[in-house]
Amino acid sequence: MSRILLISSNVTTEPYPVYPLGVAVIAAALTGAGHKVEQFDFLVSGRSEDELKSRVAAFSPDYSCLSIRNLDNCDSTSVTGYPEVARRLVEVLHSASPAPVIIGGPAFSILPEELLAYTGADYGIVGEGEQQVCELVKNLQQGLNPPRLIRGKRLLVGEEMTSPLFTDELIRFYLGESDMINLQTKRGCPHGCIYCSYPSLEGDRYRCREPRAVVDDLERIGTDHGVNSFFFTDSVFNDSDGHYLEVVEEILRRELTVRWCCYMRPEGIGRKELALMKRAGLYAAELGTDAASDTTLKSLGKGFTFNDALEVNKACVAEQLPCAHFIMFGGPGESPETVAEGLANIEKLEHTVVFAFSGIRIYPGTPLMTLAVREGLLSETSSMLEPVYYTSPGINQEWMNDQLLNAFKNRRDRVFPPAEGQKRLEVMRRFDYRGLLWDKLIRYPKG
Ligand code: B12
Repeated sequence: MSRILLISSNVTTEPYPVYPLGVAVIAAALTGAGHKVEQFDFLVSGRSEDELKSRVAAFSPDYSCLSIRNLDNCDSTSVTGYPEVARRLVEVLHSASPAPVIIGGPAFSILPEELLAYTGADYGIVGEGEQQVCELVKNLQQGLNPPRLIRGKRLLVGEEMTSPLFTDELIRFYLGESDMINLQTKRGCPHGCIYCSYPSLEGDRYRCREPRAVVDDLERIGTDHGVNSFFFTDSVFNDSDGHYLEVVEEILRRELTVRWCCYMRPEGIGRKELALMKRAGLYAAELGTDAASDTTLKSLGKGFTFNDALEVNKACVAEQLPCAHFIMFGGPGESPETVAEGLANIEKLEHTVVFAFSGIRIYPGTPLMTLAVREGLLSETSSMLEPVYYTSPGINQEWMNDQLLNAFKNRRDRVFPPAEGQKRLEVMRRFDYRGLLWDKLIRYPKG
């Protein structure tokens, strides 16, 4: 048995603070392997290095595990980066204790070599951490000499994808801040969107948890912590195999009183599915529409048309289910014509919120990266610690941003730039609103 301190380094509060689910999953796996585990959240501590040092002194860990969720805020109009926070935390941990520091998390898995070197951590684990971290600790305990950088050999399946171990202290904080706790029903994404890191993070096939196990978690979190409000963090909740409907049916079968939200692909969901999900507690849907014209949807490799998104929007309105579209402008193939067409298309999206973004964050190993290298935006060896955004050579970004500002002017349900949305959310929070908040901006026609 080892003493292991898990630390969440995430200090992002955009769009709202989110429970460090990765840490909770790793905590469950290490506890299950017989270790004594404590969890520390840097955001909850008020970003207090002193509190972290005190916790290290009190707990005296044999190993520290640091989770790095975000690299940056994905907003080209107002960039904020987070690797520096992780580097500082590794420094603090090293100064406070001889325990080796192991790092992991989605941000780490996107840039493992660079982050391992930059933070100075002792070990880094790429990808799913639950089995790998247990194995690394075992190897270190046995005095073996594992490599510094460890990459998963295979993807986990079924109940190998561990149920999270939440702590009451963190639950209270995140419920108070954002009125929801997050949970995953499956991992992976089979879609080939050219800019996206999800398939490389979680694999390019869906790997589903047993619906009963997912709903057991919902029940347990309700019983143990009094939570009934959730966000399903799956890359795409509405998988075309219909696993999501099994989860929904299980919630209905157990007559759970829960409310939840999720991220959906705006394709192939009609009123019937929405009505079923609504009965099971769905109260809002975030739609990965991602582009606003058929030309740009195609060049992003989305595999659906704008009309598909329009149909899903109509079904949401008919069911009076608040939905929001997230749309990136400036990707490959964007031109003055597609911007105009996209803005005209957005006009057709009624009773919904639209969040627009300018430029697309480039991730290593994606087709967008290859294109950016070919177009001379960066080189294959460029550092990616500072975010680089793709903007189509066919467009002037300033002009495009002005078009967006102009089209969205005086509309509270159209948000650009992202920092403007953050300001609006802050105002609502001051009036004690909590949760997604964008769902409060939608009004439906009477009758
Ligand atoms: C769901 C999601 C959201 C939801 C969260 C809703 C909610 N209430 O939870 C929403 C839409 C709100 C959101 C917002 C944002 N997100 Co987000 N999100 C995701 C998504 C799809 C899943 C995250 C998740 O919960 N996974 C489930 C947990 C269990 O997995 P995990 O954390 O990866 O943990 C596993 C491993 O990483 C590892 N691990 C984790 N920690 C550790 C630690 C150690 C020591 C070890 C060994 C292993 C390990 O083991 C775990 C179990 O296998 C990921 C993409 C993805 N598919 O991973 C992006 C992702 C994490 N998000 C990202 C970003 C940028 C953001 C935002 C900053 C965007 C914005 N400006 O709004 C915000 C930040 C929010 C915040 N406060 O932190 C990026 C981060 C990379 C980057 N560019 O910085 C990702 C990777 C997507 C992407 N663009 O590639 N997000």
